[in-house]
Amino acid sequence: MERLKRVDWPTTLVTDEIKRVDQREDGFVRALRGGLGPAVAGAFCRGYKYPLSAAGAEMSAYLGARAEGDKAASKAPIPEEPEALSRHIKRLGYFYRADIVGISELPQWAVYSHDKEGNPVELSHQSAIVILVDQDYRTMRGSTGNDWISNAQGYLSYSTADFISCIMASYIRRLGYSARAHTVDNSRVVIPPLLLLAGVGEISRPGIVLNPFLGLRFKVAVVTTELPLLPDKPVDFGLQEFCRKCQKCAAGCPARAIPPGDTVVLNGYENWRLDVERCTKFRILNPNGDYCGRCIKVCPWNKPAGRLHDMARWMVAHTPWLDGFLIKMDSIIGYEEQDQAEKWWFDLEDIDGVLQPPGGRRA
Ligand code: B12
Ligand code: SF4
Ligand code: SF4
Repeated sequence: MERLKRVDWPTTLVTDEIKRVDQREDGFVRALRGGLGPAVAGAFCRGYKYPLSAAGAEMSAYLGARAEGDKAASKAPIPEEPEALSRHIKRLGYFYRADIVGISELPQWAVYSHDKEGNPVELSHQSAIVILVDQDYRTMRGSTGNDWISNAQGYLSYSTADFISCIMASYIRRLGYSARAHTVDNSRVVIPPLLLLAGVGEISRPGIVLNPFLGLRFKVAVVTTELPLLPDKPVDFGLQEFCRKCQKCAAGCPARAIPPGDTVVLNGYENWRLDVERCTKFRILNPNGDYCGRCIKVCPWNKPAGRLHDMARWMVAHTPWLDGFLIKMDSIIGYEEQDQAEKWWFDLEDIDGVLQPPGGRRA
């Protein structure tokens, strides 16, 4: 990450005219409130149908209830220089096994205007620490991206990042500075713009942030705080040109939710706009799996560490006229295929509280 090209502005347009979003507009909250139809609301309320996702979600719920707390009455005798504190906080994240940690400013437009219950949100912290955790490359090799392990992969990252964020926020409060963890179940911030500003990646065709080493294969927890920190700068590794030529996620999305066309500017920022209803419905109702991450799986940036892939990353940044060749090679080598030898999990479906083979008898 340290060797990536840092730039003063993100590679996609971000203006200061962005309006705050109400959390009740998020696809899952709309599904829960019946906005996507009774079948989707019913399936969503029944809970996760794969036991490992349900176990991960249980742990994240436990952690989400521990996101906030009061700060210590006095400040600890530590340096107050933002540079030293930023290094300290990032190393703390890596100490707890985060895959990537970045720091951004917290613009007010990235804070929800209202929470899921409709209460106005106030959050005056000036910094956001983003904590990324990989959804596991080997497991992704063994899966189709939208089968039974998909949601559990999400919760591997959620529960781990939530754990790190709760410890980090509690520690900062013990130093005498206010801090709040933002977990999967208890977040007051919209996360993709914070990732963009913290320079952990660029905006990609699915409308979320892609990291050059993890691709889209990660989840995030955030800590917001008043601790004086030094924000990282955005990055440019050639993704805008690459995503314009590559449409693998759009072609591979089982819900046809990812746009094959160009970016648009809406609400004061540029992005590819996902068809939110299609993705949300597919993930909740998926008849042959538990949720979906097929876009993560088919993306050419979904790769393990290695020299060959370092070379490809260098080529995207320095020889963009070869992007088409790299995209073709990715398909020829068959990276998006499922590798059955890597499949370690059992396919199971919870039907009315009884675990059964998927597609089995419904009570
Ligand atoms: C609800 C939700 C969904 C729903 C509905 C999305 C929606 N728009 O309502 C659905 C089911 C589609 C979904 C799917 C997935 N999600 Co989701 N999702 C969320 C969640 C919980 C809330 C997002 C939200 O508030 N949306 C409502 C409003 C804000 O939506 P919007 O106006 O359309 O804005 C979207 C983008 O334009 C962008 N955005 C918003 N403001 C701004 C401002 C700027 C300047 C920019 C550049 C972008 C940007 O963020 C929004 C993402 O939904 C976030 C967590 C979080 N707190 O951010 C995770 C989150 C966005 N999801 C994530 C992921 C990884 C996925 C999946 C890949 C699932 C998986 N298997 O892991 C898919 C990918 C689908 C896709 N192409 O986006 C990650 C993305 C990390 C990243 N790489 O950026 C997040 C941050 C979860 C996390 N904590 O890690 N998700
Ligand atoms: S998560 Fe699945 S349905 Fe949603 S955009 Fe990605 S591939 Fe499409
Ligand atoms: S599959 Fe291609 S277009 Fe989609 S995010 Fe990855 S690089 Fe971009």
